[in-house]
Amino acid sequence: MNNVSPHAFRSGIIEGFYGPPWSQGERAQLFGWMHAWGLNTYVYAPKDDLKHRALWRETYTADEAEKLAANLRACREGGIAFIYALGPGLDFRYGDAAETAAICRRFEQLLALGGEHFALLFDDIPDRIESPAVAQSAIANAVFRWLRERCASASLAFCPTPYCGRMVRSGVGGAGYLETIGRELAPEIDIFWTGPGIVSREISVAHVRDLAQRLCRPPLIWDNLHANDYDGRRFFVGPYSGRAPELRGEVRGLLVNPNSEFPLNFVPLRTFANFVGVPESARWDARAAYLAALREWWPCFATVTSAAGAPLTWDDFVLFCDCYYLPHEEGAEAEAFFRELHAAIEAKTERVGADLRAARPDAPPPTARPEVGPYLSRLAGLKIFCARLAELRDRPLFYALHRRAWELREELDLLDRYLASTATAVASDSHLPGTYRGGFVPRLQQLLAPRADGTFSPSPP
Ligand code: GDL
Repeated sequence: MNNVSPHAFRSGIIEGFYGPPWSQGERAQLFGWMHAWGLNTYVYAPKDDLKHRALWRETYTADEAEKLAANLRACREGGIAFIYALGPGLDFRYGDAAETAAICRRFEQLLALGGEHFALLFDDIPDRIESPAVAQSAIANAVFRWLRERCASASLAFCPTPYCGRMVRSGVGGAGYLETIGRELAPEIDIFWTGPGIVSREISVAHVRDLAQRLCRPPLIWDNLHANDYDGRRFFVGPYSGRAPELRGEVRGLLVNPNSEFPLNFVPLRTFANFVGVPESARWDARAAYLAALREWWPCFATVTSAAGAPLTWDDFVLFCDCYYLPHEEGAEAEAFFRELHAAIEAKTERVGADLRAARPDAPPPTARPEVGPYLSRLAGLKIFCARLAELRDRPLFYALHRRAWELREELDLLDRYLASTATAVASDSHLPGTYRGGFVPRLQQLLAPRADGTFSPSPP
C-alpha cells in the first residue's frame, strides 16, 4: 500500500503528454526528486502508451506489467501515490456493459500489482454521443464501486471532456456538462481541470471557487504550464508561476504535466515543489525561485573540454534559459536581448536610409555597427553557448536541447551578419533557399498570419 492517504492534498507530476513516454530510468530519477522535494503523487497517463488509450482494452503482457510493478514499488518506497490512468474514450461503446468490464479487467491487473489509485480520462476524444456527461458519470461511478469493493482505500479521479474554461465556453461536451458530472459523480471522485485554458497563464482563486460550485467539489488541477508536446520548437524551463500560494487551499491538489523531454524538467519541477512547500503567508517570488533552481541545475552543464575551452558561462546560461522560459513570456534577459536586437535593426535601417540620401562621392563610409548595448554585446556569447552544448557531459540533456539550440544559433548567426553588414539585405551560405526555414509546414504557416487578438487571417502577399 502507498502510505499517502487518498484524501491528502495531492502534489506531484502527471506523465500525461503526447509523444514518447519517459523511460524507466527517467521515472526512477523523477521518483527520487519527488521524494527529496516532498511531492506525493505521480500519475501514469502517457498519451502514446498504446495501452493507455488506443488499445485500452488489451491487458498488459508480463514484461509490461513488470515495468509498472517496478514503478509502483519505487513510488511506495518514496511515499508517493501512484495513480494509474486509463483513457478509454476514443472508441468506448457507451451502453455496452462489456466495455466497463474491460476497464475493470485492466484495473484488476494493476490492483494485483499493488496499485490502489486510478483515474479515468475522457479528454481529447471525438464527440460521439448526445450527453456524454451522464454516460461517463455512470461508468466512473460503477468502476469506483467496483474498486472500493476490492480495496477499501482505492481512489478514482476523472478527467472531463471539457477540462478548461475555454472548452466549456465553446460547448465541448454539450450544455450543462460540468453541472451534470458535479451532480452525478460520486463525491469521493476527484475531477481534473487545467484552468481557464488548456495551458493557463494564470489560475486564480476566483476561477477555481466558481468552478468548485459547479463541480460540487474543489477541482484537482492538471497543470499544463510547462507542457511542450504541442510545439516542437519550444521547451519551457521557466519557473512555476501565475498561481498564488492561496490556490493550494482551494483545490484537491496540484499536478503538473511538464515538458515531454524529461531532462528539461529540472527547473519546472524544482520550482513547483518549492511553490507547494512555501508558507501560506509568504509571497511567491517566481523569478527568485527560478534563479535558485538554475543554480542547482548548472552543474549538469559541465562540458568535456574544460582544458581546451573555457567552461560555459553562467550569464550565457541564464540568457539561454530565458529564451525558453514560459509559454506566454520570455525571461527578463531574453526580453531585453530581443528589444536590443529589434532596436539595432531599426537603427540600421534608418542609418542606411540616411546614408543613401546623403550619398556623395566624398561622403564618409557608412557606419558598420549600431551602438552596442549590454545585451546585444552578448550575441556572440550566446551563439558560442549554443554551439558548445555539444560538449555537455550529460548526453541526454544535450540530445533534448540540441535541435532547439541549433535553430537559435542559426537565427543569431543571420542577425549578426545582417547587423555587421552595411547592405539592406544579406546572403549567407548557411541559410540557403530550400534548406533554411524550408519545408511544407512553414509554407502552410505562411498562408494564415496570426493577429494580435489571437485570430488568423490570410497573410499579405
Ligand atoms: C491536453 C492534454 C494533455 C497534453 C496537453 C498539452 C489534458 C487534460 N490533456 O489537452 O495530454 O499534454 O494538453 O498539449 O491536458
